[in-house]
Amino acid sequence: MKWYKYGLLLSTVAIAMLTVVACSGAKAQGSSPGSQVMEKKGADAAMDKKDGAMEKKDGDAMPGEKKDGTAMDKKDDSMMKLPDLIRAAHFVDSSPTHGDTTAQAPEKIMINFNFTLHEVSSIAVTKDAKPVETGKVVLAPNGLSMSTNIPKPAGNGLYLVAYKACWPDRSCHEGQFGFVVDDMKKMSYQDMTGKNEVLVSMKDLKFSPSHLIVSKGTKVVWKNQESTVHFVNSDPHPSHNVLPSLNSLTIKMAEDYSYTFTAAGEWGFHCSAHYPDGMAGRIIVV
Ligand SMILES: [Cu+2]
Repeated sequence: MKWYKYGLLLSTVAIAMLTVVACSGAKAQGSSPGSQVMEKKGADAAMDKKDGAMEKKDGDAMPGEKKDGTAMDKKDDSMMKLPDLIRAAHFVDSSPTHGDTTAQAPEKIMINFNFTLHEVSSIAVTKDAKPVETGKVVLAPNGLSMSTNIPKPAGNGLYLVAYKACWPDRSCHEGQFGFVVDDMKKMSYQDMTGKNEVLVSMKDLKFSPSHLIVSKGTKVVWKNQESTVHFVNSDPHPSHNVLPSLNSLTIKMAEDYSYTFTAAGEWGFHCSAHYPDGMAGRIIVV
């Protein structure tokens, strides 16, 4: 009898212990999915935050896009809308740059790529949805850029450049960009015509004046007046080739760089080191 009692007691204790273990196991299991959900939520939130931060960073890094916004807002007011930027494969940059507002109609459209173009590539320009007459498409000797002239100045309006970039295997990719010509902008350019030499200072990550009008043959001197190193580069960024001779080396504090403008037209320039900060300007040569 005693043995039986002890056996019963022992098995009761064993069952109780097993129950406790099983219960705590279940409890642990039960809490596990909960914590997984919480962890996932945390990760999602972190990812969302990261995405947000990345978007913001992208936005900040592209002054072109910022300019887009401005141009778009402005054009929305006057019932015109800047077209979307569509980058064909291997597209690098263009002159004018997508979203630019220029005071004068460009005489030349230039598009740069990082792959060799084939001569069947094409460029079509419209202003306010009407075709603009353009010259023959010319490929650069290195095959990395194509351009076309606009022989008759087409005036104010919203321009769309639609292009077909074709490669040596004759496959083509389509792309487009837009810009605005508004001669009222000229009023915000500093008139410095009739001078042999004009000074543009580089200070506080800005050119001053940033927008100016000079006469043909004027020597423009850019002087760095702060400790940050600057550059003067031709648009577009990063190809710097619409006016290839307008490109400085590093300009340190108190140093300067000069360029004599001989060709009439409107020329965009920028500091390639501070392009993301919007350090850019335009010169009209008359
Ligand atoms: Cu700079």
